Amino acid sequence: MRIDIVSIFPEYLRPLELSLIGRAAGSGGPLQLQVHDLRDWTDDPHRTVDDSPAGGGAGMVMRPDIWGRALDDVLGAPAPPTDSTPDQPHRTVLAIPTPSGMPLTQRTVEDLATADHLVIACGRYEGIDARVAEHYSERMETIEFSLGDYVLNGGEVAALALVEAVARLLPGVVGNPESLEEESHGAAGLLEYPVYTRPIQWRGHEVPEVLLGGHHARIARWRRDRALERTAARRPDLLAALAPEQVYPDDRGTLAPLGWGVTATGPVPLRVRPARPDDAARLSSVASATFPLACPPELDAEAIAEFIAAHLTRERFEEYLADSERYLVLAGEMGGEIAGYTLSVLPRSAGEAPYAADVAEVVGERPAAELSKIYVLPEYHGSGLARTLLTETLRVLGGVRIEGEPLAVVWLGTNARNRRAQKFYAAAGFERRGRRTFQVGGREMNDAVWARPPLESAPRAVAD
Ligand code: JEK
Repeated sequence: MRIDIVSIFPEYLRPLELSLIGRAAGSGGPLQLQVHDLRDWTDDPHRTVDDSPAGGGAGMVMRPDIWGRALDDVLGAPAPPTDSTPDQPHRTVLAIPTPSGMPLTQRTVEDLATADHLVIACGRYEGIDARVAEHYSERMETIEFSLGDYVLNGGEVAALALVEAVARLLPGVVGNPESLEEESHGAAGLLEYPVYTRPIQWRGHEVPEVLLGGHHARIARWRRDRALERTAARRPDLLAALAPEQVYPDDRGTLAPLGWGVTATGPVPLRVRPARPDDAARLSSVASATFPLACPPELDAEAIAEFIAAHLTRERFEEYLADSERYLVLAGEMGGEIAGYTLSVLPRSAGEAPYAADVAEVVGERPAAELSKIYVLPEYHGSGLARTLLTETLRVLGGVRIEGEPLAVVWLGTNARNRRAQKFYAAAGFERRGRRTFQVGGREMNDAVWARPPLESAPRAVAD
């Protein structure tokens, strides 16, 4: 590959003579690199390259006539005698650094690394007369690119960055070809995990123990988790852009506490918050869409519809939300929309027993709250939302005081044959206490009763 750089500060590009790139640019290397002084194409004794901006304003603008002569010459220079064929013709690209360019990405760098000839036009002052980019973009492949959203004094630093990024991809430049291989097979779309070396102890900081154990699966999981954490904290845009197939099932447990759920479209922000009175309509529709799935199969559609019409109405939710002494409702949002909720029933007095006698028998601790509903829309099953809703509910319940006393226990009943639910509550630290029976649509149902203490948390208001 041949790279030509045009600048009024050719000395600024001296670093390119150093190290890997300089070696690659040596005789016989894969890179032919030449730096040119723009002033060589001036036609006045002062070697003037700039003029005042049309329309007024501060600073100076680089003249198109000088740039035109320089670029015509440099672009016409012969590129290395590569084997260009009819289907792989010789490819020349003009790259112009500018604060208003498209951000340079590895994707673009990889593409540019396949060109035969790269010409980089480094502006200074307020930049290059816009007709230069316009003219060349009509005749050849031209990219206007930026290094990032901050202002430099000229294009030279961007040229250095581009050359280094492109050159290390050329065969014969990187000393270790394995490192490129690993790069493209790394965790696509995520920031990198942190890396360590000896000494194992340094200024009170240790190399994480998991990395010293030699357990490859654990190390891979740990690195993946750190990459997910970093990306969530530093580049949420990258996380949001991940395709669903770039997220693995085991990632969900890591992402949920970081505030991300995984849907059919990929990761979306996940948030659990106290429900507000104006959430009643949406909570009612979430409940109505979810309830049928929580029913045992022998329950007929009519009985289900009857139950929904009687108990899952907007009016009923308005009542729940108006009575925060009795009910705790937490809304689970996915990508800003309520996709699930929990409804907990608080005791009115510290000694109040669960309303069902068979539950009161197996759940003896007081005060006792019932986690009555944990509903997640079917399209968000497996997203991590239910788990986060449950954890957050247990945390909020941990701050509840009944006549000054913290809750001793949270209990719930779940369909005794729903294996998924049983596993879910067991994994969340619930203990199976026994059974109870209850009525739905005039039929007797069998529930398993589960209980556990709430999570410890400071006393807090349950609604805001
Ligand atoms: C090429 C000249 C300097 C400085 C005026 C007003 C807001 C600035 C041009 N990531 C990058 N940042 N900066 C550059 C870059 C800067 C350049 C040139 C690249 C040629 N300058 C300059 C101020 C202004 N603007 C509105 C932005 C213009 C760059 C890259 N790549």
